[in-house]
Amino acid sequence: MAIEQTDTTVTISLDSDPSTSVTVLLHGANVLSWKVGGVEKLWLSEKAILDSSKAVRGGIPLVFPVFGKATEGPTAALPQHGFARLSPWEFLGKTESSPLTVQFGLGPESVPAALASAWPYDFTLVYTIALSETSLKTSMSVENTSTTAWDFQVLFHTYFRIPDVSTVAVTGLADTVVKDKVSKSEYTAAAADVTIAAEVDRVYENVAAPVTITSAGKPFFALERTNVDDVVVWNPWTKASTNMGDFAPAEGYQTMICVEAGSVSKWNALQPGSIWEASQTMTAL
Ligand code: TA6
Repeated sequence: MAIEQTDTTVTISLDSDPSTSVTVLLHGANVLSWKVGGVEKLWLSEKAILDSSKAVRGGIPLVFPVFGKATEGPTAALPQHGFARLSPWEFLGKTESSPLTVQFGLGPESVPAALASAWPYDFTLVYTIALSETSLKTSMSVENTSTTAWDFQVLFHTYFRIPDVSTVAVTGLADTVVKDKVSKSEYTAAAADVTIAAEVDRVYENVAAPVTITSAGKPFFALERTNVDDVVVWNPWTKASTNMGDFAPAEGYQTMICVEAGSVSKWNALQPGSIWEASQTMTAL
């Protein structure tokens, strides 16, 4: 197994197939690339800002301690999606050879001061990335190292690369409670698979079934989840994508879909000294 480091990135690749690899930007511990046999599986904006000045538009941004923008409570002073994706993470090294596994860590001392003071709690995050022939598993361990309890939300904000948004569907979301940010409504998800023909921005709550992303009717990605019961589906479509200065190319919405495993429909309470863990496993089919 190969582990290559630069000042800003860590790239791991399989001995059995060096063209199967993952590249992680230390800023935000943001996965920028996941290749299977040399084929890129994630979408990254051509205008993604990678100089640590902003969250990365694409790959797998990490959301902690809040999903979205809170208007009240302890996270209300934080920017949208919290500070994990805005902070420099430490590369902790390799922990396993098979699957090839590496870890990254974040504590309050590394969070930019303005953000750390906006959420003054002690914590330790350990982010684990395991790469195998056709799968990528990302795991998050959240430890409360404070003397007081605090609440958090966490989400893997995965931008999947797809051939054509007009033929993509997400299965496994039927009969769940949906909070729809576009229609500003709440409803029960229909039985049909979720397709994209306009802007979609929905939280599907407590999704028990396995989730699959299909392309042209064929399974394209499988998404297995442990302890991240909610699934966010987002595609900015035309208007919202042109409103994002770091979203490129303009037609990029046609080759991406965010299907995001998270625990965001409620607050997770964590007692002092406790550890909360969750993971997603993405498989290219
Ligand atoms: O996960 C969906 C979402 O919450 C959308 O509402 C949209 O805001 C997207 O995240 C991107 O957010 P960002 O802060 O990265 O521009």
